[in-house]
Amino acid sequence: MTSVFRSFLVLTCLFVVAKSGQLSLTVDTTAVRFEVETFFLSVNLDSSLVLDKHFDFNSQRLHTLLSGLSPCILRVGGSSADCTYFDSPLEKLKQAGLQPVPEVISKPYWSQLVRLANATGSRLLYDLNLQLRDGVQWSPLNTVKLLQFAVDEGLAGLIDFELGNEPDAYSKQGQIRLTGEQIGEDFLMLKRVLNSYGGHFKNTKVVGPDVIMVTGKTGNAILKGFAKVAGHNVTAMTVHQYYFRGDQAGWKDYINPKYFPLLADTISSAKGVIASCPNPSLPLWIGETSDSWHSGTANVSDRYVSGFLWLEKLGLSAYMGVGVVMRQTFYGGNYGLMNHNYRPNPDYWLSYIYKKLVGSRVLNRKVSSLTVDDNDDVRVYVQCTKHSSRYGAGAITLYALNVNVSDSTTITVKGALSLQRVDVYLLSPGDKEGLLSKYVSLNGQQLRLMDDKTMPELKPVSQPASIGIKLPALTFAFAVFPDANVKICW
Ligand SMILES: *[C@@H]1O[C@H](CO)[C@@H](O)[C@H](O)[C@H]1NC(C)=O
Ligand SMILES: *[C@@H]1O[C@H](CO)[C@@H](O)[C@H](O)[C@H]1NC(C)=O
Ligand SMILES: *[C@@H]1O[C@H](CO)[C@@H](O)[C@H](O)[C@H]1NC(C)=O
Ligand SMILES: *[C@H]1O[C@@H](CO)[C@H](O)[C@@H](O)[C@@H]1NC(C)=O
Repeated sequence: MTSVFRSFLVLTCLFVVAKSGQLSLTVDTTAVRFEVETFFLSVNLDSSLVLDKHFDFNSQRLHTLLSGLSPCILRVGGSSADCTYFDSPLEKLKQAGLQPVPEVISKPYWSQLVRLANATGSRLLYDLNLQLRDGVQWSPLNTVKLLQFAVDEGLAGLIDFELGNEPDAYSKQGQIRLTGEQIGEDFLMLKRVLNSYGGHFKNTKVVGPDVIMVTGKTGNAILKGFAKVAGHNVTAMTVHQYYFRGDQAGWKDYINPKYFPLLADTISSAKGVIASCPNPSLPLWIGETSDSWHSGTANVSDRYVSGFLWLEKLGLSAYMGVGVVMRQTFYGGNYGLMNHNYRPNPDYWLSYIYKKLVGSRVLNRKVSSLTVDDNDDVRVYVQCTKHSSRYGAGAITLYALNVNVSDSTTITVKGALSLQRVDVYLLSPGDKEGLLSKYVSLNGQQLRLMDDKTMPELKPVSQPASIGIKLPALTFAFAVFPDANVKICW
C-alpha cells in the first residue's frame, strides 16, 4: 500500500499544479450554539477484551495515555456484552449449550476495569447483558450480583451503565429480538434495581440503547419505542456510527469527503426521534464510533490518514448538538488509539491535542470559499478554548482539516479576530510514509512520549492572524486566539 501511495504522490506532483484555496471565516461571538460535556471526547474498550488475557492493566504507558484524555468515559461495551456473565462458572454455562457462546467476566477483572478508569481520571461505563431474559422481561439477577460486589468493594460511586449493544442488529443464533418499548421497560427495571441500593448508585448514569442503524427501519423504531418508554429515565440516548466497512476499504476512503454527510444523517435522524418523544430535551451521545467498522482497515486505521474523519466527526458532532463521542477503540483492533505495546497512534495525538485546546462551548461560524464553488475538502469548526495554564478565559480555538490531495487553503479570519495574534498547531505526517505514517508531527516536530510518564510539550507557532492560517494539502490544524476575550467563553 505504501508503494501505491508513493506513486500516487509522484503522479500528483507531476501532473497537478498545486493551487491555493482561500476561505473566509466569520465567527459569531454573541451566542453559544451548544455546550458539550466536559468528557465529550471519550473512549471505548471492546467487551471482547475480557478474552484478551494479555491486556496489561498495570502498563505505565496505558495509564499515562488514558490520563492524557481525562476527563473521559471509559466505556466497556460491544457485541460481547450481550453474552457476558458476571462472576459465573463458565464451564457450566458452556455445558448448558447457550447460544451465542457465553463469556464470563470475573470479579478481579471487572474490578480492575473500574480501578483503571478511576485511577486515570475517567469513569467506567459498563455495558450489561440485555439478552438475559426472564419471560418477556430482562432478568436482573446477574446484574444484582455485580451491583452487590460494587457496593461491597466501595466501587458503586465510580460506575455508569448501559444495557445491551446494537439491539437492532440482534441476529446471532439464539439471540432474542426486542422491541424498543420492551428495551425501554428493561431500562426502567435497571433503574428500579439501582434505586433499591439506598443511594449507593444515586450518581450512576444509565444510557442507551446503543442502536447502530439509526436511519434504518428497525433501528429507528427501536429508538422511538425506547424514547417513548424511558426517555425521562436515562441520562442520554446513545447511537453508534461508522462511515464504511474497514476490511473492504482502502486509504483513499479515509480522505473522501463523500462520507462526511453520513454522520449528519445519523445525527439528524436521532435528533428527530428525540424531538418527538416525551422528553425532547433528552441528550444525544454517540456511544461507539470509528471511521470504519469490522475492526477498521489494517495498516490504515492506525495511521495518520485516519485522523481526517475523526476530527471531522468531533467537529460536526459538537456542532450538531451531540454531547459525547466515544471512540472505538482505545486499545485493540486496527482502529485503536494506541498499538498493542501501548504506544500512541496518530489519532491518539489528535485526540490529546483536541482535549487540551478545545473547550465545551461550540460557536456558530460562517465559512465561505473565495476560490472554489464548493469547499467540501476543507472543514472548519470553532469552540471556546479549554482553560489551561497556557490559555485563560475568553480564548477561542479554531480547528480545521483539509482533505484536498494537492491544494493548500488559507483561512482568513474576519472582524476583530483578524487583528490578533494566533497560536497555530499544524499537524502533518510524522515521516516520509506520508498519509500512511505511523507518526504525526506538530509544527514539523514528530510527537512522541518523552518517557512512559511524560507527555511532550505542545509548542505552537505564534503569528499575526492577519496573514491567515495556512492549511497545506492533507493536514489538520488547531489555532488558538489567546486574546479573543470572548465573553461567552469566560
Ligand atoms: C478513585 O480515585 C480517587 C481520586 O484519585 C481516589 O481518591 C480513590 O481512592 C479512588 N478509588 C478507588 C476505589 O480506587
Ligand atoms: C421515570 O421517570 C418518570 C418521570 O420523571 C418518573 O415518574 C418515574 O418514577 C421514573 N421511573 C423510574 C423507574 O425511575
Ligand atoms: C500490514 O502490515 C504488516 C506489516 O508490514 C503486514 O505483515 C500485513 O500483511 C499488512 N496487512 C495488510 C492487510 O496490508
Ligand atoms: C482540490 O481538489 C481538486 C480536485 O478535486 C479540485 O479541483 C480543487 O478545486 C480543490 N481545491 C480546493 C482549494 O478546494
